[in-house]
Amino acid sequence: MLRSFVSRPTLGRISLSPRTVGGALSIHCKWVTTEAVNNEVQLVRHTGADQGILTLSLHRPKAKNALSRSLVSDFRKALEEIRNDREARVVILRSTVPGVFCAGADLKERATMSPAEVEQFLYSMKMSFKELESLPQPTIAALDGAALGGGFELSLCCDLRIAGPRAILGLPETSLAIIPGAGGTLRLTRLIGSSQTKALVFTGRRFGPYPALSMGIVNDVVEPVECMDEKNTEEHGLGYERALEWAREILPNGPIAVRMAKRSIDHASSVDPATGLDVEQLCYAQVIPTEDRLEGLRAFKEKRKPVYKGR
Ligand code: CO8
Repeated sequence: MLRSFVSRPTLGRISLSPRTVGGALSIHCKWVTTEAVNNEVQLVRHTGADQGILTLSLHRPKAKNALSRSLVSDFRKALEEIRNDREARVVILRSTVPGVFCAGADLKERATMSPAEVEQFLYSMKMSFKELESLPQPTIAALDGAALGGGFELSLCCDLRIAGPRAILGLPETSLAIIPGAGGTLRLTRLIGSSQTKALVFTGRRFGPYPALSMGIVNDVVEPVECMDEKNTEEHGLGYERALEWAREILPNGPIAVRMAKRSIDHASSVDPATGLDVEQLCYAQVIPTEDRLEGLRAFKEKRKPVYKGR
């Protein structure tokens, strides 16, 4: 169930009809109000059985969610809020613009910037990517359209990626005589290895959900639906719907355990095995004194589902 919002006076508050935020949401969800960092970045806290799931949406239709200075700045504000939200258990990053997840860096704005401004902007963009990657909660990117260049790199900062039928991925930077410099060469190499990464970066080729699945870039793919409306807008949001299913599977698990597992796994690929095992031990030590661990043991004994409180 998706509804509501805790509003903060310092942030703007806007009302959105389902249609303005994308087709598929209107099928399953009722939007009432959203807390918005501004109109281009929207943060929804789910309620009821879905409490603990947060949806962070990009909504800059006129530029296909291209990463402008203002969008990145608002995105960072939203991430800071999520980071400090103790109730947040799973975060979904999605687009509410049909046909696109994110078109990468804003190439038009970039052309108007001085070299100093470009440098400042690139720093801010890279920081926002790091901030997303280092969120304590598990994150899922719902790819319901084009995720290109910096847009694809953005999705690589999430823990999981789910592709809708219309997902198109690619790193076209070399065709613009630049490189995927927002962490893309590193993060993609870690994910799929250097040979596959080189193939994608050297060619700048665009590819769909199934090649992405077979390369291990996405975790799940939604089949195309047989009946589509003319513009395929009903298919926009199917990746998000699937991402919600994944979030609901994560939600009942011990929140501190999930966060600690994320931290340990994130270290695994960047440290030597001995250090990795030490980090795992430290993360394990964090769950030992929790009430949730005792609740898990009790629930097992009593043959019931545990109710974890994140304590
Ligand atoms: N920047 C600015 N505006 C954009 C961008 C963009 N990246 N992408 C699309 N737009 C604008 C278009 O110019 C157009 O504007 P207008 O209506 O004024 O002409 C509007 O969005 C709609 O675009 P389309 O008509 O092309 O829409 P389609 O639905 O046909 O296609 C696509 C959508 C597939 C997303 C298409 O627009 C496209 O291919 N865009 C370019 C994608 C691209 O090349 N991205 C890579 C950018 S480079 C990058 O991200 C590098 C990051 C590295 C950072 C390094 C940090 C150190």
